[in-house]
Amino acid sequence: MKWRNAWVGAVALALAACGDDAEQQAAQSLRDEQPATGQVEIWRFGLEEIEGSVQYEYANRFAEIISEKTDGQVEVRLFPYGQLGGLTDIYDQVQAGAVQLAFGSGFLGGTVPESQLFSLNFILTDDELRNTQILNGEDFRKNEDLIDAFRERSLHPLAIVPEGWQVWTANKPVRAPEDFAGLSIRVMDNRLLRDTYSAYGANPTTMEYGELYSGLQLGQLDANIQPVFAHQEMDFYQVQDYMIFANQAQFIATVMANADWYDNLSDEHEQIIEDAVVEMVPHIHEVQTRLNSERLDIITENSDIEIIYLTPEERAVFRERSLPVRDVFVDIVGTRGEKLLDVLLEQVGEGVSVAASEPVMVTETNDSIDSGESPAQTDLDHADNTNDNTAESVTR
Ligand code: 6CS
Repeated sequence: MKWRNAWVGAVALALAACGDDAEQQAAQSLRDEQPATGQVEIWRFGLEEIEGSVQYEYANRFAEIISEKTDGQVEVRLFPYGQLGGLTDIYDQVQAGAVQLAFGSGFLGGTVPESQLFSLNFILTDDELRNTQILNGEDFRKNEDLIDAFRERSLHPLAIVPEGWQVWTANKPVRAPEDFAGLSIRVMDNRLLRDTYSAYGANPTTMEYGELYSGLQLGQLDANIQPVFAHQEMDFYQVQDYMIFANQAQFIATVMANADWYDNLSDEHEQIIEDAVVEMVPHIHEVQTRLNSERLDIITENSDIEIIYLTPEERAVFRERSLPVRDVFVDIVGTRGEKLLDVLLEQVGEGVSVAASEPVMVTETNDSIDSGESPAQTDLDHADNTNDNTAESVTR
C-alpha cells in the first residue's frame, strides 16, 4: 500500500538524517528556501497523518485561507506523515524551526507533558461540537498555562482539533474491563494512556503509527485505538474483528507553531493566522464528522467486523476506572497542569455519562460559531446528552 511504502522510505531518510547536524541542516535548508523580498513566502506544515485524513483536510483548507488572505504572498506547504520521519521527528523539526507549523497529538506527551490532558478519558462532554468549541474558546485556547506549557518547549499552540471519537478495535469483544485482560493494546507513547489502559485491565504497548498495521497483522498486538477514519485509511480494521464505541475520549491534536518564528511574524500575518484558526473551528467539525461517518460505512461494507456500542452502564464502569488517572496527570505536570484540567472540567461540567451512540452525521455547519463564543451561548441545543436509547450493548 502507498502509505506503507512511504513510511519505509521516511524511516530510511530519518535514520540517514538523525542527530543535531541533521537538525541544523534542516533549519539551514529552510532558511535557504525562504525567498527574497517580494517573492512567495513558504510556511511548512508537518502532519502526523497521511493524505485524506482529518489533519490533511485541516491543513489543506488552512493553506487555502492563508493564500487567500495574503493574496498569494504566503504558500503553506504540507508534509504529510512519512515525509518528515516518525512522529517525534515532526515535533523535533518544528521545535528546531525546520518546519514552522505542525500537528502534535498523543506522542507529543514526551515533548509537552501538559498535552497529555487531551489523552485523559471521560473529561469531555458527549457532544463533539461542543467539545470543539470549548477547546477553542478563549478561556481554554488562550489560557496562559496552556500557552506557557508549549512556549517552554519552543512551541506556540494555535488551535485544538478534535478528530472524532477514539474507537477501540480488538480481536475479541470488549464490554467490560475483564474483557481487556491479557489484551495487548497499542497506545500512543504517553504515560497517561499507559496508565489509563492499565486501569482498564489491558496491557498497553507503544508502537509508531506507521508500524501499527504490521504489529496487528503479525499478532504482536491484539487491539488498537483510533478515530474511525484512521482505522479505515490505514487498513487497521482489516486485521481486527470487533470495533467498540465507548465514547471515552476524542482524538485531539494541537496545531502548533515554532515559537521564535511565530514571535517574528508581522502583526498582519499573526492576525491572519488567528482569523484562519477561528474560521476552521466549525469547518473541521463538519469535516471530521463527515469523514468518520463515511469511513464507517466503508468499513462495514468491506468487512465482517462486528460493531459494539457500549451501554451507559458499561461506560460507567470504565469511567470509574479512569478517574484516578486524573491524579496521575496532576502528579506528572504539577500545578500548571492541574489548573488547566480544572479550567477544562469547569467548562464541560462534570457527571456526563451516557450511552455511546452511532456517530452523528452533521449536515449543517453553524457559521455563527467562533472560538470566542461561550458554549453556553451557542450550544444549549446540543447539550442534551441523555441519549439512553441504547439500554444494552448493540452489535451490528
Ligand atoms: O495513533 C497514532 O499514532 C496516530 N493516529 C492518528 C489518528 N493521528 C496521528 C497519530 O499519531
